[in-house]
Amino acid sequence: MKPQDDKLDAYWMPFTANRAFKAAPRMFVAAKDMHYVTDDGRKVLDGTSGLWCVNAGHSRPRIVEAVKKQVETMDYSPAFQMGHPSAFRLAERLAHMAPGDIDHVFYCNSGSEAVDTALKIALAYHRARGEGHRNVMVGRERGYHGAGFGGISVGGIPANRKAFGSLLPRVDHLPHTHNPKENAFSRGQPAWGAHLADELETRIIALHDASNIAAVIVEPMAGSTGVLIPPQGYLERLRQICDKHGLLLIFDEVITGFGRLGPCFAADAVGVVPDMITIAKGITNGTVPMGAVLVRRGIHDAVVNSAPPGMVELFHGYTYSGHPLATAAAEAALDTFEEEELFKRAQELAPYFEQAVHTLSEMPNVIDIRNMGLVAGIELESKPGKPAERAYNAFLKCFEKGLLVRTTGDIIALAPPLIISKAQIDELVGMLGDALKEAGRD
Ligand code: PXG
Repeated sequence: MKPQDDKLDAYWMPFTANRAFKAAPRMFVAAKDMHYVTDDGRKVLDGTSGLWCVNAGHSRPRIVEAVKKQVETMDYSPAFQMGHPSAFRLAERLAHMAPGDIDHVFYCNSGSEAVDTALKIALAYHRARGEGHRNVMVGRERGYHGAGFGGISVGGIPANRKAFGSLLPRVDHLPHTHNPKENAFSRGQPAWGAHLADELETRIIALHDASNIAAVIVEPMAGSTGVLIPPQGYLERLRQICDKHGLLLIFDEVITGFGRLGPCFAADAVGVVPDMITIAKGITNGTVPMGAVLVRRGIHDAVVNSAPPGMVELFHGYTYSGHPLATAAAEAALDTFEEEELFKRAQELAPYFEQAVHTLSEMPNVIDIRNMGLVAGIELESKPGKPAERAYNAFLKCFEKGLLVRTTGDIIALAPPLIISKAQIDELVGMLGDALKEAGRD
């Protein structure tokens, strides 16, 4: 078949309504700082940092230069039994930034791979200690941990699991923490809900016995499902229960990492040190695909020291683990975050952002608004028998007005780049408010 440049048919788009998109495509052709440019030359304010990844804004000079320079110097270096300096430099730096005694870094290429890697490290760790019977994985309802078979098994978004089931044989799920009667319109961490962590002990450990459970994985702030903010004391309680029973606690910080909630990691924001942290997205500012697992020293040491000297210790990794373009982009992204003090900026802007988004509570059909750091979720009442239609319409109207938002079900998520100005926050909320008014009339 002869390729045709203007045909949209061949590309099967991910997590997309393919037929609707191809009937009315929306194309971006350029991006700079806070804006995208469409193929018809319109500027669109980025209200979602691309897909929660472009934390420092688009096409930032340091990162662009670093990637250009790297591709000219060395395009690729084998990931197994060979190294290159930038991968080690970056790992040292990430180890230094990570909380507590988390001081080892395992590279991969996406959040999904980071999750599967962390689950495998958990199994390898318990096996290395002679507790290979610990193989139950605990996730949470409404959790999103990527699209791999491990991730969808511990994940809890029904549509993502429906067609595929759970291929990890032994999983269980905590309840999610959202209850519109108890914590709607919370500003920051809701006061209600810490007790839901107790289900780990009273239901899940009681059922499986702690001696069979490997790890608990949660997003400290659940993003994809539509922004669920951790109740005060909830993550602390999970940590206590995991400690008491020898379970590893994994924070999936693919979205929350690199300043989204203010501090570098959500772990820092709540003062809880997990055993592993999965990261991706913001690590390279979205410029080059990359993921990683940050691992506590004791876990690394147990696995590595259990193998005979000179032998491979962990039979896991990817062709592109620590790809030179990714490590170059990540080093430059961390430089940019630091030089511009973007995490501090996010923290300082958060109250203004909170105030601005909560003004939308007056808009039609808004049944909840929740926020933390530079993230907000605005939940709309679903149209009877037509779930997700209202938010999707609002998304389309925002796009027409020049604003990119993200929707999931009838929830609109906002997560702008950390370089956003107060005036741009006002502009964002203004456009979204107008879109909600119009969507309310449909
Ligand atoms: N864990 C978490 C917590 C995520 O949010 C992944 C893992 C998977 O990452 P990769 O890089 O494999 O996609 C994610 C991804 C959305 C949205 O609109 C969220 C994600 C991806 C795309 C869209 O909420 N999160």
